[in-house]
Amino acid sequence: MAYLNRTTKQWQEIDTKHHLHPFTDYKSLAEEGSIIVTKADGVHLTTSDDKQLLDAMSGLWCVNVGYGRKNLAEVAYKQMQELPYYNSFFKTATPPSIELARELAELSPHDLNHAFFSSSGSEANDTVVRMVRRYWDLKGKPNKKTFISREFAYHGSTMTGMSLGGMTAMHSQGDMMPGFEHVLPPYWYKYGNEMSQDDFGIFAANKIEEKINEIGADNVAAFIGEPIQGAGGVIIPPDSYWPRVQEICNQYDILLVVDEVICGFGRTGNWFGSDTYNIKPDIITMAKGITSGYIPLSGIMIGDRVSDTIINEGGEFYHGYTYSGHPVACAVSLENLKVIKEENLIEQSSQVSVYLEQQMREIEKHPLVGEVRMKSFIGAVELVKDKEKMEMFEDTGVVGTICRDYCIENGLVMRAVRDGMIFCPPLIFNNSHVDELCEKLKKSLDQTHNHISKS
Ligand code: PXG
Repeated sequence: MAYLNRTTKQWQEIDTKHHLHPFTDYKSLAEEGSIIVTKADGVHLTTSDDKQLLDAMSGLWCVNVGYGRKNLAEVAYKQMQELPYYNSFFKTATPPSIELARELAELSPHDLNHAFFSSSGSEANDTVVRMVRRYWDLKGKPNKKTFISREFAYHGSTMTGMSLGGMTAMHSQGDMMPGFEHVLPPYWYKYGNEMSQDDFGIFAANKIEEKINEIGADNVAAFIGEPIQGAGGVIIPPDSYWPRVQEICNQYDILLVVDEVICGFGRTGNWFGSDTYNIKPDIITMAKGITSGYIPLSGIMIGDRVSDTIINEGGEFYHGYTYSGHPVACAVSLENLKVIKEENLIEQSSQVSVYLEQQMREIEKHPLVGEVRMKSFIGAVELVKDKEKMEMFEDTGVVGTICRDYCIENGLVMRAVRDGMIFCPPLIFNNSHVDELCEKLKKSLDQTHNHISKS
């Protein structure tokens, strides 16, 4: 390919001149230039300068089976030759989309028996809002429109995703849509550390009940939550949280939507975060790990309560995307699920996570680290101003960014959310990858500590 001959500098110049990246401060990127990633294999990335980076983030929380899986590429190639595209709009379907719907019905929890496909997590959450509101219309309760979500929730970046999400910085650009409310997240370290974890879990869940009472249950369509809030900083709820949320949703007849975009497909030690927390959702959202990021695909799984109504009482559902059930994406997804199963990646990663946790408990002793929280292969190392007093930095995000930059310098990709250093490694991480991660992280923490002690 001709473009492979360019130098890093040339790529950076063209990138700055023509390419607007997502979630980016363009002026500062222009000053620094992008890191150009050219190749990847297993759990390592290679840059255009031939630097090797350990990817402890699975790309953007998605490359669950690791890089370089030839079988996934071969399946895509074969499907493209056989049938590169056909839609499922006008009473048509393709074998991969049908097979994938069946497979997902088997893997997903509770009575989630129907799939509706799309291409990104944001689109899938758009489908959630449209379908849930349609459901309540058909039930003769058209006022049940409002979605309750949490602060720091991330549900995508379209108008709907942004409004569902609880990121105030996003709300400040482009105006949130009406019909979306946000309550306290179950973020014990930041908001609840004067209570026991379990008391705080109930306290945070009860905020949903308070919100329902404030706006009236007759106006509330659903509560939506990630089992563990990912982009919000890996907020791991106390064990008391989800059972109470489930109870509240049942009591007030509010649908429970679980966004499994990050937690799905093995991330928390089970197929879905709903399994880990024993949640019985009415709908789940899926993306990312559904194809391990090899090709865009997303969807929602719908429980019988909602699907029975939509199917039997609704007539035509006026919703869908050109690429709903794309045959190439569905074929890749099926192969990806096969890899997860055949290589026992969920069991294997749960076992490796025991070693990862041991090593992380060592990292937790570092003077800059307030706590390490984790569940199987997702976690956060919270950097704080005062470890003893559990005091966070006032100038949020500065220290996290410094540490993230040292990590890159040391050959490690971690994501900084505020001052939390996130890890979300591919499920193929083994003990020696854990050692590499912890060694590089420890070095970066020492450098960060020196850096801020001097300034
Ligand atoms: N739900 C959740 C829980 C997500 O994490 C989406 C929905 C939206 O998916 P799409 O495919 O539309 O991006 C996500 C996406 C970050 C980051 O900075 C996280 C995501 C996307 C981009 C950046 O951590 N998660």
